[in-house]
Amino acid sequence: HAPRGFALFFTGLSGAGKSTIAQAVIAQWLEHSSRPVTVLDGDEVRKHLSRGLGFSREDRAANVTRIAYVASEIVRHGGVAICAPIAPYAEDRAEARALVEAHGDFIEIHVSTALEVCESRDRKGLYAQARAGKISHFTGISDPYEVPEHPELRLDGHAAEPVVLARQILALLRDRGLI
Ligand code: GGZ
Repeated sequence: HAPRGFALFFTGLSGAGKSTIAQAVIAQWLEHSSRPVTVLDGDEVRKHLSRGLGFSREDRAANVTRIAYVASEIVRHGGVAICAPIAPYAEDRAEARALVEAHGDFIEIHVSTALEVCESRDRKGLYAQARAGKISHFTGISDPYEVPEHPELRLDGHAAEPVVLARQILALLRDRGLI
């Protein structure tokens, strides 16, 4: 019988570690499974699927909904989708959940790394630009991030190495019988 599809939906601030943890999940998983995984990461998605969208309230909603729609199609066919947008609005995350849960499991993972940590890393220099007013509506600085109230998992990206956090995610998936 076909396996049940599911989506891992990471949400959190820029620089929280969403992509890094997602990549660690895939790396560990591939040691045990050959099941294909589709990654819908912020950067890549905005080059293709969401090309032309900005960071207004409406554009963020459109971006998150497009990601969730693709994920829902993957899940409908028994596949695995890993999504890693900031997805700062609870309303948009709820819609994403509804789209995916029509066909399979939605595992929301809040990467809760503190703003101070994300900002001190500032890998791309975006926080500095946001503070200087060169980027407006920057999440955490001049735009909201609504903290998820009931994610399936909450992980502080600063508390442990990505490989350790990825292990917690895989344990949850095993507990749920998804892998
Ligand atoms: C937030 C922004 C912004 C603004 C550009 N606010 O660290 P990054 O660079 O690679 O991750 C951020 C990415 C966020 O895109 P998402 O598609 O994940 O956002 S959302 O879910 O809200 O639609 C950051 C960069 O784009 N970036 N401007 N104003 N992040």
